[in-house]
Amino acid sequence: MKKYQNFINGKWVDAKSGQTFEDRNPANWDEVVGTFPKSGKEDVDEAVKAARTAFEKWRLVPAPQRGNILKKVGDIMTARKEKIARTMTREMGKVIVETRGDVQEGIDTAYYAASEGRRLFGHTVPSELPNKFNMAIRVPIGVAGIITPWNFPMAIPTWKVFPAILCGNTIVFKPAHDTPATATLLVEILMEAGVPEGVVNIIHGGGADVGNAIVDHPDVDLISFTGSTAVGKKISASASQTLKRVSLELGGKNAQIVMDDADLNLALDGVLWGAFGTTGQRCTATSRLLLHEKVYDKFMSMLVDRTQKLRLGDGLLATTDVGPCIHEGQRKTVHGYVELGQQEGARLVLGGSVGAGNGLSKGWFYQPTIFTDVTPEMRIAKEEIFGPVLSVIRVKSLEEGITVLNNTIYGLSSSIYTKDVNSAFKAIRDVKAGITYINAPTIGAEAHMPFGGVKQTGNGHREGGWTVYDFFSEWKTVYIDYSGGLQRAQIDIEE
Ligand code: UN1
Repeated sequence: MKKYQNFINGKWVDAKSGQTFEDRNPANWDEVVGTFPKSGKEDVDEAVKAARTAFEKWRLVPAPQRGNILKKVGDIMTARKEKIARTMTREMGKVIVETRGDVQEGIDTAYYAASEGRRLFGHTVPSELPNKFNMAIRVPIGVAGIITPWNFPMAIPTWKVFPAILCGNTIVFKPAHDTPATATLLVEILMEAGVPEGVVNIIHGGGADVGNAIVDHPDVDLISFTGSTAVGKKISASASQTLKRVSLELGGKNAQIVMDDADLNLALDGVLWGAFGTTGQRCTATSRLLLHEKVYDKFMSMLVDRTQKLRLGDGLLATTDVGPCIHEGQRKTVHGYVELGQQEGARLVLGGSVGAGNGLSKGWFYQPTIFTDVTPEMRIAKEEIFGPVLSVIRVKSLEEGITVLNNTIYGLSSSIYTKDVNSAFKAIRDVKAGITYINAPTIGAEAHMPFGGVKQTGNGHREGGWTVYDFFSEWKTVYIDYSGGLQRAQIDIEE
């Protein structure tokens, strides 16, 4: 069994307490992927100190050179794609095709960040006074705390780590307690590619011990967090004590509308992938299907038929369509929602219990589950479940579909299947979500596009693409007066 360590100031070290925790395979809980340091505040303090010291040098490295290192990171990730994907499936459970995609998203993010080193555009703007030059440039901020979830163990860390360091910040990275091995592979690659000591530090452990210590630390300047809305609210409150800049990517309750003019086979492929891909454990997962009454019966029978054929199992097997839930607690949460749905009066038409059978007895499997007769006010229609559970709601029109879609505190992803361009554009205008797909499922964000949501899905920032660079850099406004005299803005202006 492999023993892993923290990485602080260029050295692999144990937690100061000497304590460890185990990382187990959710498809086979007898299999231990490795042991990891159970860290605490004293380890975070050390990492922040290292990051602060390293910042003074790293901020002076030209951004294109920082980008060259990220280009190498992308190259090494490409060479190791299969190894990383297999490790990820072992510790996280999703099927190997998906973990390969997760690594690819990281590679795409690396190459984007590498090229951004030669952009990081600022603005030059004419001054209102003669012989004076105005510009706004991006400058590094300082030490970033990066706290990431287990559902995208490589992609989401890269969304944060790469732009953070490209902009000249240094980081203290706390990966999810459930997927620390993949995160360690990422740090190894960063070091191999030439990131200097102290720029990237990784501290393993739980949110209460490590996450809170990072958020509360007075010498951490910014926090980037992806996870639940409940934890995001706590982080926002704690971080306000030191007025840190905080980016939150939180929950979702995403819906797919299927109109009566939709290509039903296409919509079917979309909802299966959106609802049951990653075992429903995506913040972008399709959790609600808003089905037009005119195609309701036909589509439901197609959907139940195809869902029944999905095969649960170990994600490393080519025969598996749906892997396990991440751990016992998550499976219990999912089952709790299934019981709640029945109490609320929804009709359970498929699934609703743990996965049993060959090869499933030692994993946290849950059957793909479908509820019909769901009404918009039920809790299963409004709350994030984060599992393979789809709630189907019957709608009479586009307007009703959009109203129901918007009836949640979240606003991350959304989808509509229709052949009518007018319906598509009305949905683009009226759906309250950060992402809207037309004739495509709610999942499938690309690395070079803004990613994030409205309402309680976040606090207004965007990851991905060019937008994330606004979070990880500070604007500095510069005025250069070469007139040789005092020129007073607003006052010495000729009328
Ligand atoms: C998440 O759901 O937590 O669009 C991130 C997608 C992925 C990223 C999802 N590319 O589903």
